[in-house]
Amino acid sequence: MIVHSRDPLNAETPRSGLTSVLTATGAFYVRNHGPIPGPPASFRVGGLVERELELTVADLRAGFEARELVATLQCAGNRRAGLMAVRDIPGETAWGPGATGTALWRGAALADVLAAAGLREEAAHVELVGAEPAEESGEPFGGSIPRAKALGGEVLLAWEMNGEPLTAEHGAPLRAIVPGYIGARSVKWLTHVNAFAEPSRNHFQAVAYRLIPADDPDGDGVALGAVAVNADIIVPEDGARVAAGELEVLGYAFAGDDRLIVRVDVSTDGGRHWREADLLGDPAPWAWRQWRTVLDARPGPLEIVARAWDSAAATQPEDPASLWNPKGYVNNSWARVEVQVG
Ligand SMILES: Nc1nc2c(c(=O)[nH]1)N[C@H]1C(S)=C(S)[C@@H](COP(=O)(O)O)O[C@H]1N2
Ligand SMILES: [Mo]
Repeated sequence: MIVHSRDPLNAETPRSGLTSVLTATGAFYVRNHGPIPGPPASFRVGGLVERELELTVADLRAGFEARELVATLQCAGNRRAGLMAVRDIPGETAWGPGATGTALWRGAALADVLAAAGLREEAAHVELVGAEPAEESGEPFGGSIPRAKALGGEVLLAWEMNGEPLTAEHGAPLRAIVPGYIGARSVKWLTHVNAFAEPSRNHFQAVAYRLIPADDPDGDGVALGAVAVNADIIVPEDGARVAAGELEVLGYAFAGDDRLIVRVDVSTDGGRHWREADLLGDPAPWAWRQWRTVLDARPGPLEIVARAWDSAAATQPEDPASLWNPKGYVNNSWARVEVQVG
């Protein structure tokens, strides 16, 4: 792991861990806003519901259908280093391409738990809250998702990751998994599910994880939800020296919410001409797609760029400068590496 800070623990997956569909649990990025808390014994469901509930993981296993899903988590700060190269972002972590990963999750559908509690008509947002006091707010970490997302069967209250009980750093004993949304909504060490008429007032919904205009740093911005289509090049590494001849290029691409990756393009002339990369594995909503192509590399400096397209015909913007924002979120500009051939 590439450790960015130890207290709280923040670490990203090295490139070698980003080329397979499933990310090994021990190599999966860790993003914490506070200390890892002791495991909460139960969680409560409250707010705009007919019946308040208090449930343990054993209650979830016994009383609800277990669902399994391969889903990618991607921190809104993934690839922030590319924005920091444009203009510094003090106080934020310079994440490379490894603040993302994909696992097989097992848990109960949030929709089923909300049905058991009787979600009221006025409940337009569902708040998820964790156990630990966050550094930035002194309050437990939390956030909310809109009602329609909360009722989509893909949102899990998960107790297993890659076939094993959740580990402490990934939220044991129970966490939310909100596929296709910024990682921050996948709240770990879950203690509360609250139904509200309005979005959560939690710091990480109301203040942080908002897209603030570059020229209005004191503005409110908008709360981040579904992530934007993104991709990065994992092999070769930026700055590498590679042999002339056949050069394998590998990367990942991820489309937000329920969209699919439909194409990945690679260029060696700065985006004037593009070739299509091969998409590996099978298409599946909620999970990233690995891709591969082979270039004929001639001796000398070589810049490789890549961009993905999603099923809504959205693609990635060329320039990180056009995306720069005061908190450094959602850098989905073209992937770029420069290598020396020969
Ligand atoms: N309780 C709690 N949940 C949390 C966080 C946190 O700091 N506290 N970090 C969030 C963020 S910003 C991300 S990107 C994901 C990361 O999940 P992981 O550490 O399992 O990769 O967890 C989210 N859930
Ligand atoms: Mo995050």
